[in-house]
Amino acid sequence: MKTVPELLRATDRILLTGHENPDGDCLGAQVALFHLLRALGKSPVIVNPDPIGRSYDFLLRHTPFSHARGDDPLPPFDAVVLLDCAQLSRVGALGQRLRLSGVPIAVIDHHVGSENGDGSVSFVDASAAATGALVRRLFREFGVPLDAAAAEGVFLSLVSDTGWFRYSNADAEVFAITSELVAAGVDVSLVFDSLYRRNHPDSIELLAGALQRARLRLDGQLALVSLDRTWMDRAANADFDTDAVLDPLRSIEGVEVVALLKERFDGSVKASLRARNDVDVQAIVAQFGGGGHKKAAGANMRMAIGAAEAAIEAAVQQALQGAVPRQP
Ligand SMILES: [Mn+2]
Repeated sequence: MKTVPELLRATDRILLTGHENPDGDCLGAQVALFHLLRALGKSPVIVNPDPIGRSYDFLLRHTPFSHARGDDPLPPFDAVVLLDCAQLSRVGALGQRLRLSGVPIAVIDHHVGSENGDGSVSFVDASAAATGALVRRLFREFGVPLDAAAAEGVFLSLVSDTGWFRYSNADAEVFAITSELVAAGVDVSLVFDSLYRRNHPDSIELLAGALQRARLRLDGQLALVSLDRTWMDRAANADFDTDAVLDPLRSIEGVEVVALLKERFDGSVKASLRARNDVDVQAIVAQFGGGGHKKAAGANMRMAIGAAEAAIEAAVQQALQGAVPRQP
């Protein structure tokens, strides 16, 4: 089989999964694909390496999610679909088990370079705003109309990866699909309130604390925040989405790059970078083994948080000078 639709047609028991700590695009794309496969008479099951976050539990109205950690039993499956990433190494311990299962792996993704990932077949378009938009294309390919649940999934994908239609990846396809999704019954305010209006009371202090740690560097072109393990523990307890820190920093005139560094339990650092204009943050994080998109990318850095700050600052400075070598 050479294509993802061919594999989906030929297989019945299909396991859908995605990256660790699945975000709205990953989960929304899984919802949509789950309902497409159901409509095709297949037996899909969603198994992620982590449980879904509380703000996404509105999806449980229509779609069953499960997760597997350690040796948790897996349902039987004849194929795997990896959504919103292309490497089984990003699926945690579950990824290694899926690799060892020996079944065909399909990748549906919109990250740069994902056609060279772990998929035996791939449906990849790095110009697509969200993985959910690619699943929407699959509905067309199979001639299946979107039901309300699938529409909500695709909508969640689009709003998650376009910053609620504010980023430059919000293209004509996004707005055209969105019109169809709302016509198909998506409750826009229900999705918005579920995502952004169920914060824990501690989130006020957490946000204030994070913003107090913000520093402007490189003549105000880099806004950098480092969050240590103590802060991260409190954020985890309050189910605080650290992405909330990015927007206020991105709003400062003159800031070209926002860098959010989060210290992990093992002492390594998760770096998330966002670009305002022409800086290619995907090329920056590639120097540290990371990946993503031109305007939003991340990397796991195996160094202390102070060293990570210095390394990111140096790499951003180089990029601002146009000196970053382009990826082939
Ligand atoms: Mn995505």
